Amino acid sequence: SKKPVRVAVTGAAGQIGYALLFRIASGEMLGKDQPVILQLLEIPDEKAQKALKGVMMELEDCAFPLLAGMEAHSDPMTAFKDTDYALLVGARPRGPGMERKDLLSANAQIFTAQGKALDKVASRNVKVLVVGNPANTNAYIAMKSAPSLPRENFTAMLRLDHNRALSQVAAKTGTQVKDIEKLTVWGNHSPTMYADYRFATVNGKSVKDLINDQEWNANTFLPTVGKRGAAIIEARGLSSAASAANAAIDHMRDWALGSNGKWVTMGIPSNGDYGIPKDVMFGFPVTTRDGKYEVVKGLEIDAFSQERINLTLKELQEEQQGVSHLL
Ligand code: NAX
Repeated sequence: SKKPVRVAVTGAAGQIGYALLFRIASGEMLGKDQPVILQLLEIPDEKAQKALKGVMMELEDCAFPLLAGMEAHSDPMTAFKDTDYALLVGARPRGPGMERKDLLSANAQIFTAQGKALDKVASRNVKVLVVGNPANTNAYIAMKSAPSLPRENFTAMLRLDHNRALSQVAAKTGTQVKDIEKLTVWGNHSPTMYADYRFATVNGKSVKDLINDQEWNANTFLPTVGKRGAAIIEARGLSSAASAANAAIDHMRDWALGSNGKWVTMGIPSNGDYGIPKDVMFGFPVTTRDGKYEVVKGLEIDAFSQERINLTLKELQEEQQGVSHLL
């Protein structure tokens, strides 16, 4: 049987953590034959640590055959020791009266510290997914704080936006998500992201031709996907958690085990493709294989798309600039 791999999860006592850990331990992320050791990080706060113990008691009570070990941590330097995968979910939420720049700098501190810890103690092949918001910029900060790790090992979660877009397109075309391919989401995990179905097919037919309604694209589809997080909060009284955890599982599973030629969306440090400056943590269409991702190249960017891409890029560059003095 396979040797266990180490999976670190931060914010492990939070909402997304609660929807995520049980699925990792059951083998949905890395395969039903891959034992895992969970290295769970929470803030040192007594209540958070106690809640984490409670989650671990429940994990024990599931008696997962693949759960080979479990640890509670309050320091990233121990939580990330030798870790093969790191899901950075915990982040500072926006509090009352907090401005966007306060939010950015509070999170910059967290992700600088966590990036440095990964740099020092994680496996040299660690695959990092940042979920905690602002996810792209937090991933950028962690990457910049970990100069001895390959930059391509740092990614941000755009998969929830990707999955949201898939289900909207399926509903509009009266088809099934499983039959839709080649959809992507460009840019920032924020309402500026650009969900793009121009290349998408459903059972081999062009989604764009089936929909054939640019007004719907611009005025219904994009706002619906972009503001879906707010709509969930409005309906549920809490932010998306199970769907976010599901997207994190999808992202890591495809990265680790391959997408079999299918396009998926990952936030990755740009290599300059599509005019996105190097290192900007940007949502791109990728395919994955053997633990690596590759950007889908050569797609035509029309005027409308270019405008949307520029908008989300500008927002990301402003976020990046807002934290540059801390790096
Ligand atoms: P919760 O507030 O329920 O849980 C967050 C947990 O993280 C808390 O238990 C907190 O104690 C812990 N935490 C805070 N700072 C930490 C640190 N420095 N080290 C370790 N743990 C720390 O939030 P939840 O609903 O689970 O959401 C977590 C994050 O995901 C938020 O930043 C949220 O904005 C973000 N999201 C990102 C999404 C994406 O698509 N990228 C979608 C869902 C979600 O909104």
